[in-house]
Amino acid sequence: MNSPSSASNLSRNSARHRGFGKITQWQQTAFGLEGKSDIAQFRITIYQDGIIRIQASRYDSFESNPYSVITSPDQVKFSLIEKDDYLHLSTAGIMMSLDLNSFSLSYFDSKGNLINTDDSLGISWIGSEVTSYKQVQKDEKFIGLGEKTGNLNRSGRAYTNWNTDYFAYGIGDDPLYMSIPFYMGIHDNGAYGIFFDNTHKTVFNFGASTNRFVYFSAEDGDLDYYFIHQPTVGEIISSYTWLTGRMQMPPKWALGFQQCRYSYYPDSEVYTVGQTFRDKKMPADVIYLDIHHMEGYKVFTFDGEKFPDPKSMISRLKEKGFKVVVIMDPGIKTQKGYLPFEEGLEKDLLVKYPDGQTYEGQVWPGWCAFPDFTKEETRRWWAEKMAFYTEAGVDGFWTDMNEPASWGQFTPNLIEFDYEGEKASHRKARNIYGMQMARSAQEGAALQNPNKRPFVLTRSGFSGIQRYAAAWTGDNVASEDHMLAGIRLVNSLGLSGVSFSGYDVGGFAGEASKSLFARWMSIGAFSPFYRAHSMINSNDAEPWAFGEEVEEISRNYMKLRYRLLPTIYSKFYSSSNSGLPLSESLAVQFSQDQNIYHTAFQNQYLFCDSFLIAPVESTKEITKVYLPEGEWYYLFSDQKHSGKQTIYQDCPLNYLPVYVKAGQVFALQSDVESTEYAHDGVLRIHVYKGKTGSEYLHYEDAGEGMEYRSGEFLKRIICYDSSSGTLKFEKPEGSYPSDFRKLKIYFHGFSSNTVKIGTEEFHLMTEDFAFLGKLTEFDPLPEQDHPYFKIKNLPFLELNLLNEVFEIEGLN
Ligand code: NBV
Repeated sequence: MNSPSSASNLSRNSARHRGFGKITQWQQTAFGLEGKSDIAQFRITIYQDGIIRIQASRYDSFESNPYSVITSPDQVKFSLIEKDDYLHLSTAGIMMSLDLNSFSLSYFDSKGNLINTDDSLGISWIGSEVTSYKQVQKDEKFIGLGEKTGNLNRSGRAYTNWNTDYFAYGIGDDPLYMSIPFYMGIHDNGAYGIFFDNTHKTVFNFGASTNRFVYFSAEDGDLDYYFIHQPTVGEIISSYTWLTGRMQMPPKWALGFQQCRYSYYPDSEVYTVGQTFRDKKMPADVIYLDIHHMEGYKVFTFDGEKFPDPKSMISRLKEKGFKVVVIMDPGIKTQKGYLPFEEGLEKDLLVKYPDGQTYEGQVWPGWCAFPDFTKEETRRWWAEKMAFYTEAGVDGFWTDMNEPASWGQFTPNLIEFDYEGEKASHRKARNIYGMQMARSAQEGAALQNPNKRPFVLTRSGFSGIQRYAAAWTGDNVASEDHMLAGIRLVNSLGLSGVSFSGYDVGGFAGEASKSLFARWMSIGAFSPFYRAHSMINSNDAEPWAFGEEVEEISRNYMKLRYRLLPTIYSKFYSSSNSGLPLSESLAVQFSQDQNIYHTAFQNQYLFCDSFLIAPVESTKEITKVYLPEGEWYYLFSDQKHSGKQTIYQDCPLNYLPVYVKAGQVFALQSDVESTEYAHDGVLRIHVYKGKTGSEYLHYEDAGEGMEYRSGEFLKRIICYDSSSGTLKFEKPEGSYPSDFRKLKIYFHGFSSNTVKIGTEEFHLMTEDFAFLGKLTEFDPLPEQDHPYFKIKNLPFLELNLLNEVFEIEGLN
């Protein structure tokens, strides 16, 4: 097809809005259709029954982002009918109509209900800026968009995607470090997702300063978006991650507690921190080396005085069950004789001005050049250089400052990036840079240790970042509001494909109060990524630095986290297959329940399917919790509440409001001090009586290494059927022998005294059970008693772990 447009069109009348105009020509293609108007061309591609890609361009050819979408269109059956100036395209999941007079699009579900429709302004350009205007449906909610501050429902606000280093950001500020131009709309007729696949600076306006429409726009590039419609929000997230990929299974140690500080040094201090965790019996797996481990902040160096022998320091820590994660900043000091710089220059791996001069910006080491991570050769070079760390025994990598950040924050837009050979300015490449650095770090970890699973933590990223790294929410502040805002950020990242994320527990900037730190430690135990971190020149912020009570509360939750690892690890496995989050906003399962969007309840989330976490400030003694549909057991006492109601919950510092969804099953192990250490071999299964049952997918593997990919895993469904009163252990799949030899099954909310397996009858035993340890009463006054919850006479059954299918009957 002849191109309708050329770049010269852009100069004509570019100060004014121009619509797409009448479609003058179109034709059906193998995957959809394409056509043009006098000023632009379009292409519509069906990727799956529920996923349609729309491209509209005024350039000679369509632009595309080579980094985010990793899937090609499936061969999908569809029909295309022209009728009364409209084209109607239908798949089994979506019906789309296209107005041939204006290129205005509407989407319907398979029953004909309207899901989404363009405003009559449709798609338009102002100069190179391209925008899609969409009507708002009645009471429509907007969720997602990744690492964005504000409410769960983004209605009424606008957001910019422009990766930004933002120290101590305010809880309403935007933009932050990472851009994920994917959101979902929810209204009475259902839900849909829109992924705007354009790496330029983009804006999403959900009704700020306008009541006519919502829109998304990009400074340049094409209007290129994927419209996703599925019956549920969860399936939309799965579709989005089908397009952009899912996280790889992390090493198990990365799910343990991680301790960071800007910065621990010298080596003796790093070692002492590790030893203190062990002395205090606080489980932990990871210690970080922040920028002071380097000589003059130069990447790929160790400070010879502070860290004269990193290898033996790391190996001593390993003996204690610790892994070391090292920070890598992209800036390379432009110092003569400094090898990374010399090599970067010589091999042409650095970001340059269009005239070929190296671009320099100031960061920690002083004036720096920036590796061009949008070039494969650079990524490979960086990956090879990482041998420097792995040879010293480093196990994980932390890519910071990769927005990329530099002092002054005004990177000149004309600097050039390779962009996989296409060449692009900073305008197009900035948002993708951090993700490509994380990718290079992941590739480096895999290259250096092919038999280990990479662990990369990144600050910056773009759609698809979940394939390469875990994310944390940057430089938060030690305040109650920030603690809650961080939960929303993590929940929103989860809605946007990034399952493995967390926040700096305790707050990076500022000083946490005792109670704030304790509460943050308890909430963090129910976050996918669990790490405490704090800023240079601030008070010590390790879990023992806030006095005995905070230490005990922290220990309680750290231990609970480790006991929960079988469940968390299993959920990581399912998330790596489904793309669904670990910290799941209630908007996933209860999207039509208006209460969950209420500001008082919007921070609540489901963790690993079973646990409803109701985060609350540490200063509150009582809080309101909204329990959605279903029945809910208060974790610590088994008190049962019916759903669809608001309850008042006491929330003394040691008891974070956590509820278990009735009908759920989860698994615990015994206390361990690191994922490296052995547990007692007993898998504790907890079943909660409910009106509906559930399936818990239990997953085990070696916790490290790649053998799981060739079948060395154990997968087993444990199914609680409430109507038949049975708990069935399905046949294990895979060749990994379980780490457990015995089962202890706890029955919550049941009245049975006996159960049956086959013809054999078992009498249930009982014990008083507590999820948390009792706090020491340092204060002798009786009225100072800390509450302590034990579930009295909890029935349980002990069994040898059987590999065959077996069923426990008689659960009433
Ligand atoms: O490397 C120092 C810090 C780091 O600790 C923090 O987590 C990053 O978000 N880094 C930012 C650079 C400067 C912070 C003021």
